[in-house]
Amino acid sequence: MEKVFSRTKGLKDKEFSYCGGCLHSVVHRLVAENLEEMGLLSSAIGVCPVGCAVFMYDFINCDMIEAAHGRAPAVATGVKRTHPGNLVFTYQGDGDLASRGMAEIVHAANRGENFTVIFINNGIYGMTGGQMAPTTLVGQKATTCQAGRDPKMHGMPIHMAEMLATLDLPCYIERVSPIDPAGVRKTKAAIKKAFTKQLEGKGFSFVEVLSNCPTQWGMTPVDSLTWVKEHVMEVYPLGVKKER
Ligand SMILES: Cc1ncc(C[n+]2csc(CCOP(=O)(O)OP(=O)(O)O)c2C)c(N)n1
Ligand code: SF4
Repeated sequence: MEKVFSRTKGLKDKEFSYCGGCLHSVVHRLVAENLEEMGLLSSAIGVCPVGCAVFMYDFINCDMIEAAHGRAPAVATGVKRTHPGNLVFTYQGDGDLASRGMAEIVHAANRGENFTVIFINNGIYGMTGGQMAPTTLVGQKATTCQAGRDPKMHGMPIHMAEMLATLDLPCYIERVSPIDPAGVRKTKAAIKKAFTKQLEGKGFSFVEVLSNCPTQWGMTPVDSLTWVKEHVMEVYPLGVKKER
């Protein structure tokens, strides 16, 4: 019988620590497959976030370094500038990137640093118990806004992809979502394109992934994917926001 799928060498032989149905696992696999298929496993350097993906170095089979909360773009800047021949990427949640790390990401993008950011937007702080994130939808409940996000009190959801696309130097910014097979293929292709542009020396690349958090959203995995499709995508439209 023809073998049509096998585990990528980009993943270590270690069980994920993520909750069942969490898309962090899927995005890890897509990063790992791209690294393997592009022959980058021995030269890539990833920067782990603070958040549920803090242990990403246990799963991805390339060199990885840990950054303090929100500081992954600063760490990646140093790593890339001292290792310009290596592929460098950060992997960050919305609490990490768009809250604590907002200044870091804006300035790294504005400097056009030649690394890739994979931004996991699940609208909540997953690891710490479901607090509101800058990306939480209006009306969406979290432990720190139990009646739902109220714009008068908490402001509006932040559109990171669109905001960074206003800057001059980023070379590629796209929003994707692996909630179905077509979305998985598009997410993998977007990560590959970002890595390719970095290898071509074109500058800062950013892939925003609309993800889920069934545990802190209080939903089944299937319902959480439907929520992304019916509510999250309306607020955060998919597509390329900048490319040059
Ligand atoms: C300096 C510092 N402040 C606060 C924390 C607590 N903390 C850990 S993870 C996290 C938020 C993670 O949320 P997100 O980035 O959305 O990732 P997710 O867990 O949803 O994947 C916070 C505030 C910390 N670890 N370090
Ligand atoms: S808490 Fe949420 S983001 Fe974290 S692993 Fe579980 S489902 Fe995924």
